[in-house]
Amino acid sequence: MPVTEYKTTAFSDQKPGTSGLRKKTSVFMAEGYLENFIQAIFDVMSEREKISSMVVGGDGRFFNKDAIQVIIKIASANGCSRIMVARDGILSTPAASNIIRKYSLNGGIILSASHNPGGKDKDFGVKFNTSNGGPASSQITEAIFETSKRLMRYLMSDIPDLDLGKTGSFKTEDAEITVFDPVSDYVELMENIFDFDKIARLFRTQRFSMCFDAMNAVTGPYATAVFEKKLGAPQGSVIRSTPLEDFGGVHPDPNLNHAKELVSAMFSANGHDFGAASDGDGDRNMILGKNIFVSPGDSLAIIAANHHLIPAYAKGIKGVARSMPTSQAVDKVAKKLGIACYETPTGWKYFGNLLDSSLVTLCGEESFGTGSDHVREKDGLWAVLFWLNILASKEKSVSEIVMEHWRQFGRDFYSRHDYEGLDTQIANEFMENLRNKLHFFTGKGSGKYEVTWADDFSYIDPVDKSLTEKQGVRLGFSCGARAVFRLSGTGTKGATLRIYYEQPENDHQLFLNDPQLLLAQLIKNTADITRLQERTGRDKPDVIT
Ligand code: VG1
Ligand code: CO
Repeated sequence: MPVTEYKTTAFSDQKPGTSGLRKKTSVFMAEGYLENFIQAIFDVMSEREKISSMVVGGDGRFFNKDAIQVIIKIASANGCSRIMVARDGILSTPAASNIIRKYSLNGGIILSASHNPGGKDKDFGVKFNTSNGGPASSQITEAIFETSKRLMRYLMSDIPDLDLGKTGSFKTEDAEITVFDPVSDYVELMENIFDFDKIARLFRTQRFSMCFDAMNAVTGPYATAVFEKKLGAPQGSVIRSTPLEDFGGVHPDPNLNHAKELVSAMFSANGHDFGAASDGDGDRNMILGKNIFVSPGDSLAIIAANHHLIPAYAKGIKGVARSMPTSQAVDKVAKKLGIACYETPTGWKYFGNLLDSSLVTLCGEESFGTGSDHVREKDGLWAVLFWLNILASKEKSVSEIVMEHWRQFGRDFYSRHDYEGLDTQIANEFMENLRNKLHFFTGKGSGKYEVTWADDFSYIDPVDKSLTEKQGVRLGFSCGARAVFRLSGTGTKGATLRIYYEQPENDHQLFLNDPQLLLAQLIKNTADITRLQERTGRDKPDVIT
């Protein structure tokens, strides 16, 4: 097939963040912008592991299908001879990871800005995954960024647009292009991990009701296939199940702020027994029971403590890993199980080497991300099925299981406060100031909340020994509480400061407290010590999770 070389000017801002490149949709739609970044990926990989086979799909947001057509043409022009394209362009992030692994592809491109809102005037994103199925390492994304700054041309095959609506394969001179059903391989993977018969019995024989909120995003078709069709949950158990280009105007972010309908259904008199939600691209999960929200840190710990109930993990788990700001609840479970617990920088790419080297089986992040070695991404529906399998095995309610866990391990009260849309310079100065003053913090505060240690988290990968620095300033308090400060790497406007608070408690009398009340003194004390209000000009966070 003829290939056309297009001249372009390089862009200086194509630096991937915590999870791919994320910008306003209009930025991606500007001439040459998407093309440049995709070409940079192919250029970088041609010197490492050439992308000769790949998968492409996305979370269905505005510009998804147009971007897919562009990527097919660039891939083919760069010598990729096997291109798997998700039907209608719909492919969740964990399903993409599975496709790469199952069909031994060299990589995958997922079009998503995850939980960020979608639409012409909202956000778009590109995630690039390598042959292990996981997000490209920071060394690779750094090389892509450097290449993008110098790129003067991109290549495109002169092939017509592909009909994304029909499954099937066809051959061009240079490539075999296959449009595949994005749901079936994923469902099969889940059936091989969990006890579907047992979960189906839960729906059939007990009066068990569930509500899953797909938030008008990518998990709708997956959740309907798994929960309603395979497991027999009544029709309507999955709400907001059709992926929409603008997600119906909602933030497809599964937390108490954005899944309001689900939350009110779970906290009403006739609430469901189990509730869950997922994000734009299907890698996050929120877990709820009747009148109870399970924090992501607790969910990870409970999953680890109950792994033996799940067929795929019944023989034991090798180790666990959590991102640094994630609650330390899982550390206690690892200790009891006598397995290793790794603490990594924020972002799923840092779990890749640990999973590939079989050092860990389960991983999690405080940002509603949980997963295992079945793929190399966090996996929202996997976490929901894990909980359903636990519920079906234990025949107890969500709140009974959580209470039991706290009684055994204690409760790590946890909350994240986000300050959004800060002036970038102010946010950077705030962080620099903390870094420069680490030694100054020790001894500040008083009583329970005296600072006993402070550092800036850095990480040496145990497998490839690479060093990652400046991953968050931590303050440790005498009572064992922590406060962690870091700037988000996924926003598209200004800077977002995240402050993570955690306080472990073993006193049973305290377990039912509201985290915001229990943490109030820690929060106030931390703000005073760091002069948060004065330095950021904000007196309260925009989002609390
Ligand atoms: C956020 C979360 C992080 C997560 C990342 C990608 O990053 O904090 O835990 O891995 O989003 O999530 P940041 O840099 O904004 O804090 V997703 O669902 O885009 O893959
Ligand atoms: Co996501």
